[in-house]
Amino acid sequence: MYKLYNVKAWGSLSIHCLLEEMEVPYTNIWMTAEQVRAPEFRAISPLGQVPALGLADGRALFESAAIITFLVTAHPDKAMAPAVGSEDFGEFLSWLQFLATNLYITNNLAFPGSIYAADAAHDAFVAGKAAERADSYWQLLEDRLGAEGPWLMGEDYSALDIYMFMITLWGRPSEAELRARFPRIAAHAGAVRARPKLKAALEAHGVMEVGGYPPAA
Ligand SMILES: N[C@@H](CCC(=O)N[C@@H](CS)C(=O)NCC(=O)O)C(=O)O
Repeated sequence: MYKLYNVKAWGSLSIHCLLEEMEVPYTNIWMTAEQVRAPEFRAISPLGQVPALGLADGRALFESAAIITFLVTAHPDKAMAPAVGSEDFGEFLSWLQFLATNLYITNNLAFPGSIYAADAAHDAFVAGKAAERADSYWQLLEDRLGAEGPWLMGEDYSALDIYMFMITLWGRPSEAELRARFPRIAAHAGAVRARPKLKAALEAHGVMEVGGYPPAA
């Protein structure tokens, strides 16, 4: 059985929701920020980050895009991605990488006190530039939903929708303001939030309502 290393409202939320949506058995391991930052956790996740997904043989996967690709291809019957090898799957992978390597990182660089920050002045400069760039990425996604929606892969709900929804929770300067600027993304996020199978996980992460991030300590 899989083991999910999970922190409330952090990046493991996407994998938690994906596992719930797929109804795949797993053990959930709630962690604190201190436990994630402890040196021992690097044996599981080399950069000391969540998500990490423990496998039955004792190894663990890290990097959210890799975990998502693994889960959707290991469980094709759950239909959370287009068929492996199809052109649609290629497009799915492109948007997954875009979300993971461009949007996720740039959006989170815009957090004051980001884990990537060097010093306060540098942090403020980087945060401003990152927020601007993240907005241009959100605009791309807004346009895609307009052209191809209602989901990121058109008529087919997929793991991409859960993943993008997670990043909206961390919208800058706030989730509510992000939603006000991008109405299609807001409607899309509302539709993901309303998925019945995600309710328990979203409640556990404290993000059933807009503005749930950051969770109360
Ligand atoms: N590229 C990684 C990024 C994961 C990441 O940034 N995780 C953050 C939480 S959202 C984390 O674990 N940070 C550790 C810390 O704040 O010490 C992925 O996509 O999985």
